[in-house]
Amino acid sequence: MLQLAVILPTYNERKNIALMVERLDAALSGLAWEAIFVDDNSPDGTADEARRISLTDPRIRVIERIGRRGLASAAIEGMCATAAPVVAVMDADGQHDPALLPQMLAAVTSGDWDVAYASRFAEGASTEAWGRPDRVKASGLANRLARRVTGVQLSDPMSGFFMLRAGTLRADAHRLSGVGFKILLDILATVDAPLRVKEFPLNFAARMEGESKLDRTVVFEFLVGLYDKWLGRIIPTRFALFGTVGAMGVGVQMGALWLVLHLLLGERFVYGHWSSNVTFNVANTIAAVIAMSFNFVLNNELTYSDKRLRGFVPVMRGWAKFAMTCSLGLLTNVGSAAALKAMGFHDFVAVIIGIVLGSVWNFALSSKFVWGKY
Ligand SMILES: Nc1nc2c(ncn2[C@@H]2O[C@H](COP(=O)(O)OP(=O)(O)OP(=O)(O)O)[C@@H](O)[C@H]2O)c(=O)[nH]1
Ligand SMILES: [Mg+2]
Repeated sequence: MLQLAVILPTYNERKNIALMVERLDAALSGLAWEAIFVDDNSPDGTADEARRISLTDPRIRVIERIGRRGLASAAIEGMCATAAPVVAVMDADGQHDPALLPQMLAAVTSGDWDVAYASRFAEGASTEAWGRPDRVKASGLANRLARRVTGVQLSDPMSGFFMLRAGTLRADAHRLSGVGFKILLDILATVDAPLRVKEFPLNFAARMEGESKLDRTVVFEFLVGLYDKWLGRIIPTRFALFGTVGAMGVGVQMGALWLVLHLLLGERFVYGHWSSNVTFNVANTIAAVIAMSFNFVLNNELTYSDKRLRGFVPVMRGWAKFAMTCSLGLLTNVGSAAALKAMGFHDFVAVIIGIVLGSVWNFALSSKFVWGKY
């Protein structure tokens, strides 16, 4: 009977798949296991490579996700896609040593522990072979911050190598945030029942082949994840991101307006003295388009990084749709402010409510029509 499923999220790991399977096979001999590669349609053909091995080794399975990215959500979907009573998650690049799996399994099946995880910072662990002292330092800092915010007291809550009973996970899977977060921390911070966690020291290795995907966005994703756990239930994370980008757009519009007026008027430009109405309106229109484009690019990179539009045509089409959405949002914004003012609200209150309603409108519409599938 199937005892263990090992979930390996992958993105561009083609060269590591065969070796990873070999190492799992060696480490788990005598156990009934399966491995699920959850691949986000990697351009290097990772999923094909896993399917090639799966043809002759049915213990190897593949989930290929189209149009989506994200380590945490890949791990969750993998863990929900198996009948195995115990599930593990680990990196597919060889940094996590599969030799720990049998001990972890023994701990979880003994009933004494709910979660087993491998820590880079436990007694007896090492990060020397990783060869990245900068990242070790950054991880240490992130760990301290994560412990503070979530109250999860582990030596390495950011570890991506852990195991637990599938039932524990499935009971709360719908409440996990699954965004840019180290998934173990997400689970421990979400599940109500206190989980008994067994720690295993890990010799964290350097990746076998290929490139790191997390370097560039790791800090941003980490902060987003913390926010999600902290305030995400009150103001949804994506809306908070969208709003922050929008607020930055206000600054951009101001700056662009100043610049455009300067360019249009040259010598005659005196700050605080707008020339004719026509010049002002032309300049402000240009500034608004610049700010809107800025917002579009930032939302595409950050707010919707998991659904990012790529390639010239999709990006231009997205930009045009975003422009349409925003002009409707502007009508909502100005219109509701006018209505509220007519009803006797204070100017300032009317404007603020107008901005909020306009943003909600922009957010709702653009998440559907610009970055959504419909
Ligand atoms: N499905 C999926 N897997 C991902 C994604 N991003 C990263 N991964 C996988 O998650 C694991 C960890 O990512 P890495 O790029 O190795 O991150 P890291 O271990 O912090 O960085 P390195 O130390 O440079 O390896 C690897 O198996 C990646 O292939 C993603 O968006 N989707
Ligand atoms: Mg790695």
